[in-house]
Amino acid sequence: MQRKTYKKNFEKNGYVIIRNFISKSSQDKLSKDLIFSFQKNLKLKSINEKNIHGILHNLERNSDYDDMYNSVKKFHDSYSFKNTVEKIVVFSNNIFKKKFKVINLGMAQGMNNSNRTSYKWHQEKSYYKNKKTLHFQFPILNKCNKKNGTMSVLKKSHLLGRVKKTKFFKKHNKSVSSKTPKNINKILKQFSEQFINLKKSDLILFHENLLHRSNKNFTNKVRFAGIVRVQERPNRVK
Ligand SMILES: O=C(O)CCC(=O)C(=O)O
Ligand SMILES: [Fe+2]
Repeated sequence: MQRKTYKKNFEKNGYVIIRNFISKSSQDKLSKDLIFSFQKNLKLKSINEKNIHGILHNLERNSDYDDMYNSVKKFHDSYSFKNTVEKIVVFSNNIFKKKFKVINLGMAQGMNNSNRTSYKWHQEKSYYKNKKTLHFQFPILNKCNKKNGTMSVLKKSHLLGRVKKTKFFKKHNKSVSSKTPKNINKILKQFSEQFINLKKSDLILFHENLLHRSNKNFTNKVRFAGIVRVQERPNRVK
């Protein structure tokens, strides 16, 4: 797809999937660095791509949330993650012909039998009210699909603009929170829900006003998706 087509589809639907954004060697390095971050932080050399899922589900059951969080933070400092972030900034600059800077890094971590890390319908705009932002996700370790709880979006819902009346949901202080529109039931009738299937080479770009949520993970593997948020640099006033 061409630069203009990405922009056009993004503006039309509120999101676009960029295929083949992450090369095979970057995918492998991202997976390795993720495992390495958990090995280091949990002081468990034996963690590998196979047993990580069981180990993390155990941590979740034991409410060992900080250990998981700190491992992910370590991963954000890894070379492969930083490199991907840099590529995303360059991509944003090229697509929109503007200058962007990183404002937040994250990780969607979807666990079986847990909705602690699962978001209800929300717009990123409600967290970044005074900024112009773009939002990205890409799979790490395994692809993201409906079975493992990939995010879904309400196609074209960015056309609503910022939905101001929201309700705050948070289960406990270690769970994620969502600012869900009060009239979500009405909105759900207006737009179609699309599940975001991402291969390991794919990247999704979505609009700050696009409504999206996490879904239930029915598999016994953790769903990992790297999150990058960038902000349009405001024009300098002389
Ligand atoms: O993938 C998910 O679980 C949802 C993540 C999300 O809300 C986001 O990337 O902004
Ligand atoms: Fe979100």
